[in-house]
Parts: sequence; structure tokens; C-alpha cells
Amino acid sequence: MVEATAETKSKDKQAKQSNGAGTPNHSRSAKLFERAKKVIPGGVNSPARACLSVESEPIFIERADGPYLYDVDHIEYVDYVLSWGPMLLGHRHPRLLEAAEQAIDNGTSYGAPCRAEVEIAELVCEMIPSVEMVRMVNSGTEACMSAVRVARAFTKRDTIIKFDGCYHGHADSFLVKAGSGLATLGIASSPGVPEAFTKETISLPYNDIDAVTKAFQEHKDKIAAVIVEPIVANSGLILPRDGFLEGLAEACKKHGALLIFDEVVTGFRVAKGGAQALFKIQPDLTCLGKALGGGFPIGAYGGRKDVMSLVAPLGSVYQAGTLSGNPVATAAGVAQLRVLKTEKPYGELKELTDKLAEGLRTMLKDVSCPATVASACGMLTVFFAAKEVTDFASAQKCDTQMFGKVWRGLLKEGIYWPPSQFEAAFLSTMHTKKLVDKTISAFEKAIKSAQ
Ligand code: KE4
Repeated sequence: MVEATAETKSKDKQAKQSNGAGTPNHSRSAKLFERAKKVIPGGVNSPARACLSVESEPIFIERADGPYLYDVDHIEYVDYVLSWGPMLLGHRHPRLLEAAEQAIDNGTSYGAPCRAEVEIAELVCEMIPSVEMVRMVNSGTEACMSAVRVARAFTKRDTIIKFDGCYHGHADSFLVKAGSGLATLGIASSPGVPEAFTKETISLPYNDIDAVTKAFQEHKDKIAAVIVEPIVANSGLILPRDGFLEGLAEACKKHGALLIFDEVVTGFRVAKGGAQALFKIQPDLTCLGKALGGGFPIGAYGGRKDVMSLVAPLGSVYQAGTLSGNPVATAAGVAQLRVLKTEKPYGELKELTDKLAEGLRTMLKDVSCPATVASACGMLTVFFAAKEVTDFASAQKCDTQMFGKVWRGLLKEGIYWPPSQFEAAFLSTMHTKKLVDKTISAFEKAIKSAQ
């Protein structure tokens, strides 16, 4: 674990520690937000950043370093959003900066193949157990959209199964009872998506293997694929019940459907080989993103060679992209994966995540706050609900008002927590035990003032 050295502490002399005293001054953020709302829908380029559900205006960030964010008002925060997952090594990791700077020095995009594309593909095939062949794209959405297309082509079937509260990006066929920003904003399914696009999408309760069995019985030779977040991040963090993922694999095998693991969040985070390595399950296809590129726009889908061989130009399933495999993004991704492969930070990252999760559970009991904590290596969620959250329906029973009050309290204490009950918080290899202790105390203070 890289200790937050003086080097990763704020270089900005004006940086202020937000310690809860008084109301921090967000005037520069507010001014930028006013300007942004005039030219960008909602003033943000992704609804997840809007902070609407926590009744706050978005904080505009000036820079980041190690485990910290610094906003335009020079306030320092411990960062638990980490760009929604990509910054697994923390911000400005020296190896990543060096690789990206070198790549930029050679040009920023060629529209022709480059060495780093081969290197990142080889690393993905080496690190993710089920991936024999992989295609780079520019986002998790593209990865999931393309994986479903090739699964439909391979099986010559149209229907897909997804799970309530899971989010696979904003491609039309996924916007059915989806999680992340849709859950945060209470959008069941998005306007502008024709029924014709979603009628082939069956959404079932996560962790309900009987519902999956029933769906296959009803639609058996029509189902092309089951796509699942093996550990859900987009309802808040929900772990699979024992046997659930194995049950999905068996059902797919029995009915000739493909199993797609959406590991855009869990890939390289919960283990070097993702959730599939953790649970020892081999999906037919895997979607990746976020940590794959260390903060640069990237995604990837890959898996069985016989399935991926259908993808153009080898096969006829068309998928393309001007910036797919971009030399800067892939160089940064190669650097990130090499650090993860050689330094194997997972033991310490899991230990730190457990320390935070256990510390929060103890504190919640001490302050008699009805809440539960779910965690996996490098990620966790505090659910403001008395009962354990096992699916989207139970996640929706959370007290989102209380979540909002606590979120605002944490911000005052210099903790930047994901601004939604239906998102997961992330830790980096640059977070430290000291910062975890600070976070637990900040939660305690925020909860006490919210109760
Ligand atoms: P992108 O298209 O945002 O790169 O990836 C879509 C995606 C696919 N699969 C999973 C499991 C995901 O979590 C995501 C995107 N995650 C959200 C936050 N939970 C991104 C944040 C945002 O939309 O701004």
C-alpha cells in the first residue's frame, strides 16, 4: 500500500482541510455550475455527478493527487468516488503518469494499430481467466452493448436476461429497471427507447435463481444471453448469494445461452482476475472498463475464442470505433495492469476495505443507526436500512433522506463519498489506515448530526 506521503499531500498551499467547522465555501464551484447549466444539460456530463439525490450542487474539481481531490475552492477531500472506479492506484500514480506522458509525446491517436494495443490485449488475456480474445472499445457501455450483439449473433437468438438494479451502460436495451443514475433519479426506463428495443430484455430480481429457472422454462430457446454484474455496484454493493452465479452458469449451459459477466467495476478491482477469479466461474464473455484504463476512456469485451471470432473483420458481427485502442489510453492501461500484476496490492487493499467496513459496522451499532455495510475488496456501501440488502427491491427500501444528510455531513468533514445510495464507494491503493480512521469518525459525526 502506497502510504500517502508528504508528496501526495496537498501541494496547493491554499488547500484547506475541510474539518466540519462552519459551512465550507463552495463559491467557485457554484459560479462554474451556473455557467455549466447554461450550456450542458443539468450542468454535468453524466447524471451520476449531479448530486441531486443528496440535495447538493456538484463540486467542481481542480485537481487530484493520491487519495485526494481538491476542488476549485481549494478544499481537500478524501476521494471514495475515484472517478467511479478507474483510479484503483490512486490519482497521479507515477507509473501511469510516466506511461501516459511518453505516449502523448509520440502523438495522441493514429487510427492504425500500435504496440500498446497488443500489450493490453495480452495482459487482459493473461489476467482475466476466461478471456482468450478481446476487443478494445471506449467505454463500459460500448463493451456491454457489443458483448450482447456478439452473443445474439452466436446463438442466433434475441432475448437477453439482465437483473433489476444492475447497470450495463446506457445502450437502449439495457435501460430496463437499471441501477446507477437511473435508480438515483428514479427513472424506471428511459424515454426515447422504443418498446421494440426493450421487449427482448427480461429483467429479474438479482439473487433469485428460481426466477431465472422460470424465465428459461418460459423462453428457453429464445434467450441469447444472461448479463450480470457478478458483484452488483449499481444498486449500491450487493454480493451474490452462494450458488447464484453457479446457477446462472448452469442455466446458460443447459439452454444454450451465453453467460456475460459485466466486470466493468469488479474487473482488476475485487481480485487481479476480477470476480470470476474470486468465485472461480468462467463466463462465456466478460465486459471490462474503468480500472482497465487508469482514468482514460476505455472499455473491452472478450471471452471464448469461438465466440469472439464472429467479430469483424474476422467474422461479420460489426463493431468499430475511431478511438478504440487509443495509444494513450492503452499505454496508461498497460502501466496500470502491470502494477496490479506485479505488485499484487489485493491483500492490503482487502485488509483496508475490511478495516473500513468493520469500523463502520461497529460505529453504526454504537450510535444505534439502522444501517448495514456490504463490502468486497476495494469497494463498499453503507445502506441506510435495518435489513441486509440482497436485491434492488431491498435497496430501494433505504432511507435516502438520511443518506443525503450523512453525505452532506461527510463533505463538510472532507470526505467525498459517492453522491447516491445506489452507488458503491471505492478505495485505492493510496488510501491508508489513517484515512480510514478519519472516515469512520467523519461518518460518526455526520450520522449523529443527522439523527
Ligand atoms: P461507462 O459507459 O460509464 O464507461 O460504463 C458503463 C457501466 C457498465 N457496467 C457497469 C457495471 C458500470 O458500473 C458502468 C458505469 N458505472 C457508472 C457508475 N456506477 C458510471 C458513472 C457514470 O455513469 O457517470
